[in-house]
Formats: sequence, C-alpha cells, structure tokens
Amino acid sequence: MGDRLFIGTRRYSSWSLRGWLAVRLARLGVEEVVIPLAGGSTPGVKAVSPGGTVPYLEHAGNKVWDSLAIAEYCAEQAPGLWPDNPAGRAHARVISAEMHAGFRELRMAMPMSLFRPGCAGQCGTEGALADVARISQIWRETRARFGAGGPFLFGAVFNLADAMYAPVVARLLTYAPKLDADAAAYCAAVRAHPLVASWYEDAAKEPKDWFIEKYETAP
Ligand SMILES: N[C@@H](CCC(=O)N[C@@H](CS)C(=O)NCC(=O)O)C(=O)O
Repeated sequence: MGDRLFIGTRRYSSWSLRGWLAVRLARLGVEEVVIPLAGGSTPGVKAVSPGGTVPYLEHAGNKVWDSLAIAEYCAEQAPGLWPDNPAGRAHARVISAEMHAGFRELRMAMPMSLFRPGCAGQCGTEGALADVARISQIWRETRARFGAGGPFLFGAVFNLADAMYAPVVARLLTYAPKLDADAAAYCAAVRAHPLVASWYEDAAKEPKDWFIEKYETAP
C-alpha cells in the first residue's frame, strides 16, 4: 500500500491543516486523501484511522494518527522543522503542546470555517477572548525572544510551531476579534505563506455537497 495522508474537509478541518502542513514542510511524498467530514463521527474517518480522527498518516509502514505526533514524525524525516537550538526547540514544543491541549473555548466558539460569511466581530465569548489574549501573548513573547529576521514565530522560517497555530490564525481571520498590531501582522504573514495560501485555494474548490450548513451561515 502506498504512503497516504488522510485529511478532512479543508474548509473545516483544523487538525488536518496542522498535519498537512507538517507533511508538506517535510516534503513527504504521500497521496492526499480527503474525507468529507460529517461534523463528528464520520464513518469514512472511522473506517481508516485507528484513532477515528484525521489527520492520519501512513508512511513507510508507520501509522500516525494525531497532528502533534505527525509533526514530531515529520521532524525526524526532515531537518529544520523545529528550531536548531535547544532553547528554541523547547519553546517551540511547549507552545505547540499548549495549543494541542488547550484553547478549548476558542475552538468551541469559533470553529474553523475558512469562508463562513457574516462572522466579523461575532462569537467573541469571554472564554474565547481570554484564549485570544493568551495566544497573542504567546506569539508576542515568542517573536520577541526568537523571531528576529522574519515574520514567523521563530523568524524567517515557517516551522512546526507556526503549523500548529495556522488554524488559530484561520479562525481569527474568519471571526475577526480585536487583535493587537503584532498579532494581526503575524496572522497576515501566516495567511500569505505559500502552503497556507495553497490550502485556502484547494478549500475554495471543494464541492458544495461537502458543506456543513451550520458552518456556512452567519453565526
Ligand atoms: N488530537 C487529534 C484531534 C483530531 C480531530 O479531532 N480531528 C477531527 C477533524 S478536525 C476529526 O477527525 N473528527 C472526527 C470526525 O469529524 O469524524 C489531533 O491532534 O490530530
């Protein structure tokens, strides 16, 4: 069987975007298989993925079914996906872990939906805005310490920490809560990265019968 990366509907699947970015940053030659999501417990996802979720990577006989594990797997396949120096690497890992384990309020209130209309300024619950404030602080502190020389968290190179936060950026662009200038500039840089731009382009081509009504109408 060939190497494959299973992902969900690009418009909605935030975890898939993280795994896909890691795989593309590592330049793994895998076939991409998109499974239209049903909004939870998708039979097609359960049928292929041991964990019942996407992203799910099959590569060189290895089965990896979690975005952060896929990121670590990809970092072993290609140098430079985490920062070279131990301090930067530790920080990149801990902010990625904080994202992977947290920001539940933001994720619930502002589900990723790349082209959802009528969202600007909506869905800013107290908990979600507290998450936005924490995320902005992480970005600001990371960039101040490691980000010289470029627009990304660790400078010029878009790395796995940026990949972990890219779907957060997508949410902030859709729901447009008030951001400080640094956070807004970081969001613009991530959106303009060629891989992120390519994800949006492919998402825009997805067929309408993959749409989930509640994610396509104004909140
Ligand atoms: N911890 C997992 C979470 C993955 C996850 O929850 N993926 C969602 C899609 S974004 C999923 O597959 N849900 C099941 C479904 O929609 O059928 C990861 O980091 O990859």
